[in-house]
Amino acid sequence: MAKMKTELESIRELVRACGLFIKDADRGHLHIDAKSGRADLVTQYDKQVQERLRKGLLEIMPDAHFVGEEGTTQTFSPVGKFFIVDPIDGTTNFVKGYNFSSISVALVVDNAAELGVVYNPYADEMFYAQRGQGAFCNGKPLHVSNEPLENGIVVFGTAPYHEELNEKTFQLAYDYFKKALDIRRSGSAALDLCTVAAGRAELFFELFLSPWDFAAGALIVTEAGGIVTDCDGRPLAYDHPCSVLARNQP
Ligand code: 2AM
Ligand code: CA
Repeated sequence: MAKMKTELESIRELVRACGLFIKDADRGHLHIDAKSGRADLVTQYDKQVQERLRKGLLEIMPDAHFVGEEGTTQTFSPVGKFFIVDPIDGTTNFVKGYNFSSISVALVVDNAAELGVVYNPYADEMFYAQRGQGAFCNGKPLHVSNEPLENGIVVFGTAPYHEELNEKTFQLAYDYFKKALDIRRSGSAALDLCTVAAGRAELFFELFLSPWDFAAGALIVTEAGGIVTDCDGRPLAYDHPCSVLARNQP
């Protein structure tokens, strides 16, 4: 008898299909809209992928609610089962053809992240974690690095749509630049978190992120042995944006 697919396997299959859709997108015909302001973009692909994920995820788990970045599906409650989804994390990269974007899907049950899936279709890397069961990339276990910050890479996001955070962001980046080997800025917070989980970088920070940017990646980091809080050391919240600090060691 054929083995029953787990929910996590079904979610990964759906996310992979959406990732390939993005990778093969007809980028010559993008409809690009600005949302709140500078570098806060949306295309028809963000909307189409979100709808495909919404339908597919609710088929896999009909008793769950859906929270997605696009449109009016952003209501979260600390009680109940919620998918928290970013159809394209790294939309500016997608628009520019920079080929570094991801699909991010988390399942949060009673305010605790249970599943996280982040897929980079350009590198064909499927990152995923289940609470208490470790983190993986393409089937291989992930572990944060053991290196101290002085031998480390720091990845960060610039929150370009929040001008009031620019100075603090670049001051922090400069401070880390002096302490670490070097810094990087990729454009996808979800993939930055996976980069820390995979031990390719030692620390990630961004001063303003929404739950769909970090919910899946944060679980992947903690399941890979890392630590994720906001920049003041508090646990992350799924009902409002916050800063995010992920690191390999305290
Ligand atoms: P996005 O590509 O899904 O919009 C880049 O610094 C990171 O910030 C990306 O993960 C990006 O996600 C996210 N981001 C973009 N606009 C944002 C906004 N208005 N609020 C919070 N995060 C945002
Ligand atoms: Ca997005």
